[in-house]
Amino acid sequence: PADIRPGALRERAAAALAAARARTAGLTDVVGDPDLTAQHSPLMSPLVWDLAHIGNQEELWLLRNVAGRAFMRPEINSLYDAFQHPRAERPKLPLLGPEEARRYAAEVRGRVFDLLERTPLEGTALLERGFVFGMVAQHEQQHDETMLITHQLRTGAPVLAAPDPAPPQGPPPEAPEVLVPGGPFTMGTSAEPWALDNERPAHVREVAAFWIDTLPVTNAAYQAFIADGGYTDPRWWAAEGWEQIRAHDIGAPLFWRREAGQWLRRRFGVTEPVPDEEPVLHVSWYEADAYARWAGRRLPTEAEWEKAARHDPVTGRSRRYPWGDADPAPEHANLGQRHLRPARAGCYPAGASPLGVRQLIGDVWEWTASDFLPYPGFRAFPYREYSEVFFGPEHKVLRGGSFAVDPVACRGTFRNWDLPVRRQIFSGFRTARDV
Ligand code: AVJ
Ligand code: FE
Repeated sequence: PADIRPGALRERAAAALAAARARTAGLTDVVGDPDLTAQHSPLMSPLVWDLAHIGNQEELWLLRNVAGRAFMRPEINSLYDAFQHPRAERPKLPLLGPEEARRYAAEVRGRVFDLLERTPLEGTALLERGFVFGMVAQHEQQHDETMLITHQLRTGAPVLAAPDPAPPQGPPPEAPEVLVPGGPFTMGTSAEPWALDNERPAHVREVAAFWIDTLPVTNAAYQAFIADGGYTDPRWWAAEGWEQIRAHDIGAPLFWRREAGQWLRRRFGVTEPVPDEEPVLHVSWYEADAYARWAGRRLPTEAEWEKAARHDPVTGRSRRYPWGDADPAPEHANLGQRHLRPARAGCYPAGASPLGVRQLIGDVWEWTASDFLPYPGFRAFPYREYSEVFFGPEHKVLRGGSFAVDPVACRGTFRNWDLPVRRQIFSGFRTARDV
């Protein structure tokens, strides 16, 4: 379990902030100013917006709300308020230029490190166990994933590189699906020091027995759906999903194209054959839902996903992660942008859940059947705009984290959400069925 002594928490917060900034630099120093200020897709902000937004949120949440200081540049706050300007309009704003944005974020960070050294990490709700420092590190890491999505949407010569994941170590799983027994389990958390408001509080859920895929759905399996006419048969599709694929002439995951009888994909500027054994990536909730129906199955609910990931049937406890309570290590999961792709299905046997479900954490975000809703006893903290304003039927929950998620922003309880049409995100899925 996490070491929550104040000294350890202070070091953990400092390390998490430094790691996030190193990643931000790696994503923004590899391209020139034109690439930082350009809008690579109307779905995304210019990279230079993310950069200054990271600094601006850090200033708001730590320097103003914790330390009570006046804003360094109050006139820029509205530019970097995500609710005031939709992404498509951000390039037209009088944004800080790349050098100015870097300097601003660095200036905020210097003051935040001073604050971290002098502030007791207990006493007030915001500071308890260094929460706001941890939240700010997670916020920056989430924007790093967003910036990595922008890199994926960007066309032109590749600028990012990383080694490929190792092939599967050890034998493949024994069965393609796992039976999760019915009964209560503890969902969510009240103990995890840096868990965000939407993961709280821990509460008991009754979940009936169900079967779940041992591994995420692969490109090979998904190609069978395409080859069987999956995209041309309305039987498999929710009405809005069918409308979307017809209106936009969608017939494969985003970034795929068919050439000379073969599926190719573009991945961070490189075109390559679609690898059969990798989890499918860049599918919408509608595509995941349609595939599952075609396969005679369904998406797991969010509670089923979390039970498969955390429930230990021997002790009855919920674990922090599928493998136990230890923080993620490289042998457990493909996290942290160590690789620029998911690992093949069947990797990370050391990261399996007690019942043998694999790759729940890392590789690809997994769409669930569930709408993004508050848990019983939810309290917005520290601000309504983090989660509460997104609750409702328009957003679907994704679980588990992708290769682009840092361990600091990943837990068995972590909840992500997006619109069901989204496919530029690092999204895949696995399927389930009733017993
Ligand atoms: C949790 C990924 C949906 O990017 O919109 C970033 C995270 N919140 N800044 C998003 C977030 C505020 C959020 N997601
Ligand atoms: Fe943000």
